[in-house]
Amino acid sequence: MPLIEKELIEKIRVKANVLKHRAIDQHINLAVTGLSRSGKTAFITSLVNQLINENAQSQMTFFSTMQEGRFIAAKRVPQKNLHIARFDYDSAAQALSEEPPHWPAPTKGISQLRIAIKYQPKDSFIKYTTNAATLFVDITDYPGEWLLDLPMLNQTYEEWSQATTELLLQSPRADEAASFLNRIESISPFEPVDEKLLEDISKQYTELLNKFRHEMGLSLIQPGRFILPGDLAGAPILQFFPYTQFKHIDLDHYQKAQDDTLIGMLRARYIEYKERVVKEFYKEHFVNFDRQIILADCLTPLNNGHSSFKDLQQAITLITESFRYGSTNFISRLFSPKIDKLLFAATKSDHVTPEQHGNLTSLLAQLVHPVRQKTNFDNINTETLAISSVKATQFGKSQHQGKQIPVVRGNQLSDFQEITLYPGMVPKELPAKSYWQDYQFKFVPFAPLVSTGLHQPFQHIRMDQVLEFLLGDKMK
Ligand SMILES: Nc1nc2c(ncn2[C@@H]2O[C@H](COP(=O)(O)OP(=O)(O)OP(=O)(O)O)[C@@H](O)[C@H]2O)c(=O)[nH]1
Ligand SMILES: [Mg+2]
Repeated sequence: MPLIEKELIEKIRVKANVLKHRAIDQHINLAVTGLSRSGKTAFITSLVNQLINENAQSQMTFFSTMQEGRFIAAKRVPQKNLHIARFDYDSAAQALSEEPPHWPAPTKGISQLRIAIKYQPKDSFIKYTTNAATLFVDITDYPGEWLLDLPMLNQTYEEWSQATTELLLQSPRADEAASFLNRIESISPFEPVDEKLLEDISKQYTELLNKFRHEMGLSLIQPGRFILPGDLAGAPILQFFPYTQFKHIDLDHYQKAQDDTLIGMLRARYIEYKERVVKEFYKEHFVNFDRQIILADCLTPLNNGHSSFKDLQQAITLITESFRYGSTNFISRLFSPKIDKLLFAATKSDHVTPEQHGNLTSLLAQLVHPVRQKTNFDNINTETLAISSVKATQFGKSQHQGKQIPVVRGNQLSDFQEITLYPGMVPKELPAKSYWQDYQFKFVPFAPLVSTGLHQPFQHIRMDQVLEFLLGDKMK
């Protein structure tokens, strides 16, 4: 063949390869959420760590791309959305790899990180015409508390105030809420607004919400932004509160109240909050998510007792509302979301012995799908798993009263002392109140396992199944 012709053929071949490459490079927006302390930072850090440090020690049996030897490499690349904070992978991975290792610091708002995964496509046609394809994954970490606000979009200020008042009057909130409720009783709603008073009472309401979450371990916090304000901290749009005396005022008078009265201003801020904060999050971020993982720590509320667990149940119901969008639902009319896969993961499963993992999964499945709502995620492929992003314990067996019992062993977070314990049984179904009377579930926070190095994959439970469900089909 003449040289010139050979060169031409080679040129065409290279060009065809480049085009094929482009055609099969893909992109996916993966969103990670969960209430505060549910394990989002540890999860994203582990997911990235498993991908960028893949080696012979990786425990990835169920991630087909790796199992079939088609995984080539993954690396972090600069994120595209420059106005969103960067997920601080380096600090989190460093913390977990130090001697002794410690958990990453809590995070407050939304952050992103982008990884590029190079792999060999499975399809033989593509396989022989290209060397590799790339899947770009944009991972977004955002507080689950922000999803708790969705139902407010369907409620007027009056309806929201009444629903919140009911919640505040019930156990376990009533005692703590008493002084807030008394203060509202003393204000005159139709007087001209005193902005300082409004700011003070809003602060008191926010402190109450923080107490519910961080001291009492409750999950149902509304407005969710009040305890995780992100860049809105201190802004007047977060300064309102439920008016708890609607029963005692003339509703006609309320309807006619101007914005410069106290109640008028509360209503105006509530409306503004829905428009500018709640809707904005759905419009700017939520509509772009392709896949979502919702992390839930079921074990801490199980340990805290009946009211804490019940509250988690209510919060999960509210959170899942954002994903129950059939064609007639108001969410799809407002935002047209496009999530096609949704994974619910019960985190920190290394706290319980392996034979309890089945129960933990079915407990979460029940929290997510109360029987009557079973068909409501009809447009979305869902899955439920019990996982541990970064394992903090080892499993074993111990002799107890002449019998072999399963145990977990790890270093207590409080003093780094090694302990061995049987934490107890996880209920398979939503437990009745008697579960906490008859039974003591023992949950002890552990420090992460001593690391084998910054560039080694962390030990985990079922992160391979997570990757397979969330990314596997995109890497065939
Ligand atoms: N044993 C164990 N503990 C975990 C695991 N993942 C998270 N934890 C514990 O849960 C705590 C919270 O984890 P984070 O990853 O910071 O949770 P988060 O959802 O990012 O929390 P915020 O940033 O406060 O919203 C950690 O400090 C650990 O104590 C896990 O896989 N195993
Ligand atoms: Mg975090």
